[in-house]
Amino acid sequence: MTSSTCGRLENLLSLNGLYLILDGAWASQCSLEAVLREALDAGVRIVQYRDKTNPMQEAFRRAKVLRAMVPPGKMLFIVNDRCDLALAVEADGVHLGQDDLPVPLARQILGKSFLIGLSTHSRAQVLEAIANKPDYLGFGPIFPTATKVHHDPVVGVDGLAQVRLLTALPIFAIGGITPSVIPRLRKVGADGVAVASGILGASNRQEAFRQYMAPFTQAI
Ligand code: TZP
Ligand code: MG
Repeated sequence: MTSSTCGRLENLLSLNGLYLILDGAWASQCSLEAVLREALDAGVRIVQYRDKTNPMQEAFRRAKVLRAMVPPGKMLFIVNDRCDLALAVEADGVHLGQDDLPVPLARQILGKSFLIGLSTHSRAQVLEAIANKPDYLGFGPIFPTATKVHHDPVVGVDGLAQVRLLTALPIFAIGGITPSVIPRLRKVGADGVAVASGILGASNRQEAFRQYMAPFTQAI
């Protein structure tokens, strides 16, 4: 297990623990503002706004509202996919996928003080990612997930254990993560877990936050 700290930000927020994905697809079923408020109360320190469907103007409007709710130094606010949207809302970082702008180009656009995360789905992608120096990696899907329709093949906990050996970069396990599997994920070296449906779809979100965060307070 590695535990990394983000030296790029004055407030030195650690890149580990629960990473909440506020996925716009859930906005018709729950208020993302309400979820973000609960996340702040629960002590979540990393949140991503993910919007795969809305036109840019609407995504900007929504992301701006959420961004304004995050007190500086308490939580990192990351925007999925889009460097322009991340800049426009003065996010702390951007999370890129394999089909988004390459990390070096994003770094050129965003500058040194922006966090850049990268989704990876295989050993080869992790090796390529390392060379491009993102600030952290997402790795998965660990398990099947309904959040991404055509997702890459599941990598399992063993897949995570293998790529953990390749890099000291913070790694967030993603895809179908439930609280009960977090101790196993930490044991093989996950720094954190990125979660959407397990929290956005929970009938009791306060309890879901508690269950997803508690394993990170326990010894490995
Ligand atoms: N890619 C695979 S899973 C996922 C992304 C972006 C989001 C998280 O999914 P889940 O399973 O709802 O926590
Ligand atoms: Mg993407």
